[in-house]
Amino acid sequence: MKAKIEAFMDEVKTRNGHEPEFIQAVQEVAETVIPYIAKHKIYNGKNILLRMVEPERLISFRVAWVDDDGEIHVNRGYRIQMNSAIGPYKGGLRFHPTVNASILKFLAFEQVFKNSLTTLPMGGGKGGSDFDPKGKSDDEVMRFCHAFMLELNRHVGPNTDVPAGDIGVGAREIGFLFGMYKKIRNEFTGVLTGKGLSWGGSKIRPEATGYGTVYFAQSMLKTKNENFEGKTVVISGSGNVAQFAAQKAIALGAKVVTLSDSGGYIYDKDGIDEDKLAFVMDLKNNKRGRISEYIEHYKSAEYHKGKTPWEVKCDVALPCATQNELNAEDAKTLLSNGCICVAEGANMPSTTDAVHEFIKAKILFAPGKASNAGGVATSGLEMSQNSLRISWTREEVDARLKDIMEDIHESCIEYGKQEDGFVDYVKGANIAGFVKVADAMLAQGVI
Ligand code: NDP
Ligand code: 2IT
Repeated sequence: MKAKIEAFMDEVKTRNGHEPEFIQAVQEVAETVIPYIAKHKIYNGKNILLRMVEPERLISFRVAWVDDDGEIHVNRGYRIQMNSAIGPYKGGLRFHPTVNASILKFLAFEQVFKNSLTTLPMGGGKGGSDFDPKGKSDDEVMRFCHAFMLELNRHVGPNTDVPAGDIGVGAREIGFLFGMYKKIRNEFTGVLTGKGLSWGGSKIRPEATGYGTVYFAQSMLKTKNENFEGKTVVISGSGNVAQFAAQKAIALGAKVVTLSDSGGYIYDKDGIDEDKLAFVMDLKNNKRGRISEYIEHYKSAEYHKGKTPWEVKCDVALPCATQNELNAEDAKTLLSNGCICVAEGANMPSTTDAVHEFIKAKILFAPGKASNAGGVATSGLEMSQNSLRISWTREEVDARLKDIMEDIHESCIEYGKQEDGFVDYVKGANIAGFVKVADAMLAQGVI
């Protein structure tokens, strides 16, 4: 089996040698799915996984825009349309200076499995740009988003490809992108999700990824007769996912003690309560400030510049910032400090070696494609509401989100439970996600 996986990965590396993040994401899937394929004859000899690692379409384009001083800038825009076997391409847009084809391909690949897990009919895609919204004026961001959509509009549509937010793309950017799409196409449709509530957005979509991550962790803890009440929780990031993961964890009685950004992390030994979190939300979402400013307002808190929060003792860790932000050393520290549950709010925040540490220790570990699927699932609910031209209540969407997260948890158990009772959520998520897409691909023939 090891040789089979290696031979497959050699082929992937030959074609994508310069794309480390993409290779990392494929490796994780190959390790769990290739043994499954070997045991199930219908997938034998079909080269399904090899077909799944090749994007159906990879679009790269120039985005030229003018800053407030009249200077012209050129960024690179992308949309990776990875797999449409079970529905229109669906996945976020990331605006961050580190964006490149490798990062977007890893995200698009993960998205295929994640979207399959949600039980909703969505294929997988991802896009974005190396544009950095940090330090740009609202007008500059608007001009960039308009220029980006000037090209992207010809590749997307409510039944073709439906982008949403990700790092650096929130409500502001979705508004500018939607405005330009509507102007060019002269149609008001659900081409994007994460829209404002007064123009087609779904209630709970802003909260969904963070809430869903906590709901998933809740289901995991329940298997051990545990819950969030009184637990110490360490969270990385301070953006959309981190904020709402913190909000839900606090509401469930947990003590959240850290948040971070790319500058470092804050540790508040007294716990970040709802008022303190409201301060962080205003700081990050409206003032677009830095997390270090927290300690100017809350004097008992500490700021650890250039560090990640994994050195803080906790029961539950929720990595909610970015890929590869938690390495094997961090994993060992978390384990030796007694951490019993890690649920990824971000995409691939744990390195491969860190994942191996968690699985070896048999703690509750959920990969992002399972635990952060609540965001895209609620995007799917936004698409349904747009198609039906109705709007569900907060309670209705939240109840559906909870059900979906429970379903995903069940699927992980179905495919990931070992003989000794340990649930390998990585294996469970990968196989459950694979089966639905692979079956659809088999039904549709070689295309
Ligand atoms: P935001 O842009 O709202 O926030 C990102 C946060 O992560 C910020 O605090 C940012 O800090 C931090 N961050 C970004 N890059 C780095 C880095 N290189 N090192 C350390 N910290 C970093 O994005 P989201 O909250 O939406 O996304 C966070 C993660 O969740 C991503 O992995 C994303 O793919 C994933 N995700 C998002 C979903 C969504 O619905 N939004 C759905 C599912 C997954 P700084 O301000 O300093 O850059
Ligand atoms: O990684 C993700 O799942 C997202 N950024 C959300 C995608 C979406 O279409 O809502």
